[in-house]
Amino acid sequence: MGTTARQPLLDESLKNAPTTHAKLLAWVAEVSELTQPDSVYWVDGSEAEFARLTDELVEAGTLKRLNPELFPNSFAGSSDPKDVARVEERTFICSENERDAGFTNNWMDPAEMKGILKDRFKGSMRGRTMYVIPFVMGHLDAEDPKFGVEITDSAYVVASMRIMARIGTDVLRKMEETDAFYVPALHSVGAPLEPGEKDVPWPCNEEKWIVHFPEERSIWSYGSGYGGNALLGKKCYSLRIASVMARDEGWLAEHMLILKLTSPENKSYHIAAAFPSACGKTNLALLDPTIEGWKAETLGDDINWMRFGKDGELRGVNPEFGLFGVAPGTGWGTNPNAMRAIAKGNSIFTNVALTDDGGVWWEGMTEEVPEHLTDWQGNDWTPDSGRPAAHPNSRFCTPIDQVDMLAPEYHDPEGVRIDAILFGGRRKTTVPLVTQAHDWAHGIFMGATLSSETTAAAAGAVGVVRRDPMAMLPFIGYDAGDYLKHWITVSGKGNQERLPKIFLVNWFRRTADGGFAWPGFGDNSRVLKWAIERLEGKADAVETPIGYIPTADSLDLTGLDMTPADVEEAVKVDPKEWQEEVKGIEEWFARFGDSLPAELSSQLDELKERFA
Ligand code: SAT
Ligand code: MN
Repeated sequence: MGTTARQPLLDESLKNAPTTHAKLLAWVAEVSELTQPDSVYWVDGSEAEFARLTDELVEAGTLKRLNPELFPNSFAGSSDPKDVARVEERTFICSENERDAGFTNNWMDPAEMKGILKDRFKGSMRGRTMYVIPFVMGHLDAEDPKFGVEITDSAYVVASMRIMARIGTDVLRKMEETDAFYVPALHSVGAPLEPGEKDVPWPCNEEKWIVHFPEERSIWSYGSGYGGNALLGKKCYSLRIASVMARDEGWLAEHMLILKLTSPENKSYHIAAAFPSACGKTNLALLDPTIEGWKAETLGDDINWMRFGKDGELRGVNPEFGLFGVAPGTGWGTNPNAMRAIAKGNSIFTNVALTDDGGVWWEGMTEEVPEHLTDWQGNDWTPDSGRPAAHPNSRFCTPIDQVDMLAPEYHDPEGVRIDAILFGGRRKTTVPLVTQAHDWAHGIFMGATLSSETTAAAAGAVGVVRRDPMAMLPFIGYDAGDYLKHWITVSGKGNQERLPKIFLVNWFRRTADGGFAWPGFGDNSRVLKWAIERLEGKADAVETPIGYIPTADSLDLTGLDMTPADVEEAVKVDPKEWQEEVKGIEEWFARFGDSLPAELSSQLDELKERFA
């Protein structure tokens, strides 16, 4: 079919477009002309629409409907085996000046990149429907709602976006009323269909481009249908583009969970915690405390937008609407809150295994391993197959309001006061279970030098130690040195007495015999209790060159098969290991060149002096 045959249809769908937002109409027309879809569909976000789209996805073989008695209104699908994670080497920040993308990002001249992308997007939606998804990150009734519109040729993306963000007609109405700016987020799986060509269950392209234009605040994503590559409200908008907005507007867009903890004395605190992908953010966000009298409620598991309020206090909001959690390791024993939310249904699972009775399974879901499964690639699987049944980066995508322990403040556009910030990574050695920063500036240093062993959440080698500043390495939308400087300047404007206390944690440290030094999961509540008691001035600590660590008897070990000596091992600061660590930090800082804030190089000097 040629352009001329299709054009009247497009004109028709634009004429019937449910909006008067002139800029949006013009953009939709421009994109449809470029990508040449068979039809244009405006997403209303309704339940009926979700039902229709998921029916179509089942029909197309992309999703399987799960047994409604086990998982009502839920679906599972498998991606192309080459499209299972974010692709950092294909992710670009195309700022006008290369310097502004910094050394942590891939860069290309924006005009050159637009040329490449226009070529790829040309006709890329042929034979498909082009969906227009109005969405808002954060609350629709926020003071300054952050709008976006994703155009995609993937119904899987539409259905997943409905879980992960507030989308549809209400959003569009508000955008129109205020003639609001929105982030144009264009996505195509890059798999046009010739007339009569049969579609595959997971269309995608070998060639992938995840591209951000920070000055224009726009996103172009091509070739992948998976998670953070394709659900553009998540990492692309709420972290990469939002971090640039935050720099310009004086706030912080961070890769953090938000957790509310209430002590037996009925005092509530809010903790924000930054960990790299697949290091247990969702588990900590949905924590079930193992200590008597403590209550945990969640506000978010991945993204935290923070700003200083008029009172000078730092407040955080989760801009998302759902959970996109790593499935393996999420189980009835380790994360019952996630399991209960999932069991309520309305979820989309990607790359998990299927049970014979029409449910899903993944490593760590249940203690007992099923005798037979269909693995994520559709093959028969038994426990002696010698390979995982679910992909290590398989995901559950579930509405956040299905979480029983959701804090009521989740619904407050103003968010919550942040009392403490945790930075964490996955380190076998060196980094103690918990360390409190000497002060705020030292805490920023801890965040800036955060490190972790890589995981399956991104394509590439797993288990390699890399520096991951504030767990934002793949998500800082501008120069990393400027980003760290922004942390320093922005917090300078807050009420200095009321700044959150900062802690570095490591649930993954190993003992000499190779086991975990700390049980993790629900028992992490014991570490949070210590942190809160530090805020209250109650818990004891030992000052070390790297910060304050718990004394052996200041961690609550009630009911735990651990001795104070085990705690000492979990929190020990080994000067030899730290000599190596300091070298690693020096190498890391050298990479920033001129853009490293002076405050951070003096923090490093002070650390070295404390070890001398
Ligand atoms: O695929 S996502 O980028 O959304 C998940 C993650 O890596 O944190
Ligand atoms: Mn994440």
